Amino acid sequence: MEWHKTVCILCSNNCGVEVRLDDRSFERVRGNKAHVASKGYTCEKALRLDRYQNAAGRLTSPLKKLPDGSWIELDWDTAIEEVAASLLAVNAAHGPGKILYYGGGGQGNHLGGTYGAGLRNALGITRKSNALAQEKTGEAWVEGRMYGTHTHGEFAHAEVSVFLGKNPWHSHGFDETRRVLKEIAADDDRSMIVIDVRRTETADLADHFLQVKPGGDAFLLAAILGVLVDEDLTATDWLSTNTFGADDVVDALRNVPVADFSDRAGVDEATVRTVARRIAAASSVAIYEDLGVEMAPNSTLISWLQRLITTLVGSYGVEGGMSAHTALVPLFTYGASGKEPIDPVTGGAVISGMIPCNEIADGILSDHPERSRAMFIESANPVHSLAESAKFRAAMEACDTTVVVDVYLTETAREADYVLPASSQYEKAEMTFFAMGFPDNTATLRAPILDPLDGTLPEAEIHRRLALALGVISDTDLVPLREAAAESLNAFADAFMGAAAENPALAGLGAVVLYDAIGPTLPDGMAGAAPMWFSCQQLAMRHPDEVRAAGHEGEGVELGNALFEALIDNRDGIVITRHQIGDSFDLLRTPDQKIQMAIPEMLEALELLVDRPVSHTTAEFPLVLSAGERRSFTANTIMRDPAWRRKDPEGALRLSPADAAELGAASGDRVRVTTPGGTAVAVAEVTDTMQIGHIALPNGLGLGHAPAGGDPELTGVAPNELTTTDWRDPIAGTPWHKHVPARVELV
Ligand SMILES: Nc1nc2c(c(=O)[nH]1)N[C@H]1C(S)=C(S)[C@@H](COP(=O)(O)OP(=O)(O)OC[C@H]3O[C@@H](n4cnc5c(=O)[nH]c(N)nc54)[C@H](O)[C@@H]3O)O[C@H]1N2
Ligand SMILES: Nc1nc2c(c(=O)[nH]1)N[C@H]1C(S)=C(S)[C@@H](COP(=O)(O)OP(=O)(O)OC[C@H]3O[C@@H](n4cnc5c(=O)[nH]c(N)nc54)[C@H](O)[C@@H]3O)O[C@H]1N2
Ligand code: SF4
Ligand SMILES: [Mo]
Repeated sequence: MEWHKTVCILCSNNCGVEVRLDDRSFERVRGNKAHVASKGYTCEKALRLDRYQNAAGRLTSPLKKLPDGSWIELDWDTAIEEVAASLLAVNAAHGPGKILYYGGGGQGNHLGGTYGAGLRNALGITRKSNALAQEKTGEAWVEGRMYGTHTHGEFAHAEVSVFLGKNPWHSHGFDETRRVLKEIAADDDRSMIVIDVRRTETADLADHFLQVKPGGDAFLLAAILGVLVDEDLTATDWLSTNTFGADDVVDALRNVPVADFSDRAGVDEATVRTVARRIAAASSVAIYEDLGVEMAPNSTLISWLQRLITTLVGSYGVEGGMSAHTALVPLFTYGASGKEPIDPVTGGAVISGMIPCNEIADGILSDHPERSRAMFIESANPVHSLAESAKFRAAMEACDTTVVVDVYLTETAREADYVLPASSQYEKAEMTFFAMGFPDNTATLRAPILDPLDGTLPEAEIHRRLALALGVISDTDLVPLREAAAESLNAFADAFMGAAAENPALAGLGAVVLYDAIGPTLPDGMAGAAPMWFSCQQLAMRHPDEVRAAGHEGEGVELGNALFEALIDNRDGIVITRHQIGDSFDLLRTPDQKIQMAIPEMLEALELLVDRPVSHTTAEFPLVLSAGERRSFTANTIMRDPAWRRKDPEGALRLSPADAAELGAASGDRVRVTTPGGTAVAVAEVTDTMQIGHIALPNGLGLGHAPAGGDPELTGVAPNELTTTDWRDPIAGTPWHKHVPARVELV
């Protein structure tokens, strides 16, 4: 039997896999040793991908909700017509700009998002958001100011790796994660520092585990920085050549009370000093911050403080350190950095063009005249994944119309007026834009390994039909472009430039036009990848030498064509750009291409930190709940069938032995957890990996699954039944899901 090459879609690593099919089921899955990035590596989750492809409840017909709440099936033509009409009606009734576009891609599928951009242009949609605006926008706010772009660490070569509120053993985040972690642990010359509230699987491999108190991270990082300055451990010459504002930062850090801040963070001062010295002595340091700090108090300040550490010791642009990188399609734009627009409805900063997730429902439910009146939601499950699920449900209800494009009838789809069934990620061309490699960066375009399930359409086709139904383009516009593309990519390039200059609507629809014209010239099943032609042209224009160094030949449009053809032809992924280590500074998009260290708002926040509390608990809610931890069998809400889980079937509430003793609870007992946002019953797991006062629930549980049709059965606790939209960072609006005040009782 034949093995089919594709990737795992359960986290952003997208490890290359090979699948052996038995009819439509995944009979076996194994790592693809020839994959350019993962080289055969997978974790245990990839082996169970059949549960994504073939779980009960795949959508196979467009659905429309009737006023009594029941569903009827529509044929595709009617569904497309009605959806287009209902969106146009929103524009007509309330003026343009009142439709919010949410989502556009998950852990394995970003091609659909390129088509979403066309829909936004066609309808004049200016408001958009996705999951990044509840995790990474604080980081983007800081990175925009410091570097004008995104940076990433090279953990495979770093002498010192720091994991800050990040558990890569389970959550991954860089190629061959567990292999790299084990390699670091086994090497006496390299060190791993883990800063986490829980003794995680990663912490068990660390040389230095700093078990910080919940809410203590900003104090701990400030203390580490204080030691670097206090003990004169900074790279003074390097700083004066490569950065601006170092003096202001160093002056501010001289005021940090190292002993007091260490104490407040719950980490012994001697350990803080040892760790600071280890970092300063290293030839390279890479830091990975993730949700443990991005979804907790002081998150934006922390994103800045941790970057000061690698910068002060000169670990940007060295092998194994931090570096900017290329992207086929950037996940963030930093153009307006420092002057983010303000959302007129909620007053929140719209970072990288995204409305803060925590403000979406509040905005729609307000009586502001500019509020959004409709939502188009693709490849996302915000009722489940955003704070305060009940409020998001109410916001969907308050809309004139809501449309959801998904493969399953999710928590969000259930609330929609229209549901459009997409073909799965194994039934169409797909790829993601997560790759952050430097000096080499890669991309993997996947071919379908199955035909679309009957009744479903790929996003590309859904959006092409919507564009035609919306009346923004017609066959008359498209025919000459189709003919040019049939001749050659070069002929298409000329025709497209000409047509776009004449008719800007055509350029705005970008992806749909490329799909319609170039799509038919591509190998079977690959039509949806057509928008990548444009992305390849852009990358080749921006980085011609590095694209050539990666093995692609040609000049100008020819080079872009060569890159595109390599992407289309290759199932193991390709290197798209190859830099020299020293080029890291060329990728900065700051004045003089230097790192901008001093950010006025952050310097002020650092000064005020001394008066800030560590914990935000109260007498009523004395514990800190991490609402949504990554575990071995969690994968956001991509896997809906609970039977895929080998361990921890219900997603236990973890708590420390001391807290359990006080409750009289043992592992397996039922406990009730209550927060300002809600209450739920979970099964307890008593574990000494937890510190006193801290409890944790997994992410991605509490999903409805209906194997025999009918009402869905829920397994475990949906974390956002316990969270609230107001509990968030004041700058980026990102939620404090890792720091929810809570109490627990025995049931
Ligand atoms: N298995 C699995 N892997 C995944 C996913 C999944 O659902 N399942 N999801 C993917 C996605 S979308 C993302 S964004 C990443 C997220 O990946 P991670 O951020 O690594 O995931 P989490 O487990 O949510 O949080 C990381 C750690 O933060 C710690 N933490 C909690 N509170 C604090 C605190 O106040 N301070 C500090 N220092 N640490 C704290 C937790 O103990 C936990 O170990 O994972 C990706 N990978
Ligand atoms: N309390 C709490 N909340 C959290 C978190 C937490 O730690 N705690 N983590 C947050 C994080 S970091 C993230 S990234 C978000 C993730 O939350 P979301 O952004 O909502 O993403 P997913 O849960 O991955 O859902 C992806 C959706 O895409 C659908 N899908 C899969 N394949 C396709 C396809 O080919 N086409 C289409 N159209 N749809 C498809 C799936 O069925 C699913 O409904 O959750 C966030 N929510
Ligand atoms: S879940 Fe992530 S790390 Fe595991 S195999 Fe899939 S892509 Fe790779
Ligand atoms: Mo995420």
